[in-house]
Amino acid sequence: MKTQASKSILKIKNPSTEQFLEIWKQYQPFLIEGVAEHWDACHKWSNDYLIDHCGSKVMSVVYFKKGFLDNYKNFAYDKNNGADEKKMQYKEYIKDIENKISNNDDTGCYLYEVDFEEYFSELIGDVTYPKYLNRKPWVNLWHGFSNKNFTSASSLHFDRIYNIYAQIRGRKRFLLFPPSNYLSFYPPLDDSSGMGHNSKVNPDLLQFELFPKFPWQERIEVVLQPGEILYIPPFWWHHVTAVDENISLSFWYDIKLQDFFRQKNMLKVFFNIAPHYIRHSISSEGSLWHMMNLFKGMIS
Ligand SMILES: O=C(O)CCC(=O)C(=O)O
Repeated sequence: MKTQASKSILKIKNPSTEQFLEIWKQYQPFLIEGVAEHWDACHKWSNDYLIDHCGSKVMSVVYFKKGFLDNYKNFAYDKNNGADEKKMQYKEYIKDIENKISNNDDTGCYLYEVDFEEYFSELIGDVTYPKYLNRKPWVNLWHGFSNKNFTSASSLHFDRIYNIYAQIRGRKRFLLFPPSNYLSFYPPLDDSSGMGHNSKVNPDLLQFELFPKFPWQERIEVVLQPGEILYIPPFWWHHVTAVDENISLSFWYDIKLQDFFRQKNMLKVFFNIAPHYIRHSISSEGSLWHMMNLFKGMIS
């Protein structure tokens, strides 16, 4: 069996804002310990507590056909390819995943990217928003699981924001890749899906022959434990899988124009990506929307 070695990640304990910004300038991901572990969320958010406080909220959940996430072509939760969004109460979702965990069901689902302030307003007091970046975040909650036959996952992609990602319960595994050469990540620029921030590569499948230019050897693997925070810089590629039933909160912050001059290499990375977005946007409406998003926030 082919395996893949991994680089290690910098860890820092309870940094001051100055210490955070000093590392942030390096434009590298890093792990923060000793912060989120003190939030009430990390101690209180059992399924019973969540059902008591937010169980009747109705939200969208993605359901997958068997094997959906194993196919490298399913780089996004594509409805046409066997992923389906269902609306349901949070308590129904929790009961459903509890059953899927105990039955080792091979069809799965994922409550992903749910607006925390809108759907979980009762729980805001259980969390202390990180203040390292002097701007308002938008916060999303992710609740997924893993059993013997299914693992909720987010395929390899990058975002155009800073991500301060807090693990509240259970564990999540991240594979991170530095944004060196955009095209070596095989973004799906050959269709009109506007998914230019996604990669066709599933880094777990190690398809070296199919994706020869992919920077396999650059991979950084992190298994995020409850109470840990992972900082992911903009445009860094990440692939995320559940290790067990788990809940996370992502705090996303806009990039400002001046940041490009304060962080090592970020401008270079941007100029490596932007021409492909621009060229693709001429032929794709979706991509035009994504390109506008690429610039969103920078000028405010
Ligand atoms: O937790 C996940 O499944 C994905 C998280 C992610 O990609 C993000 O916050 O940007």
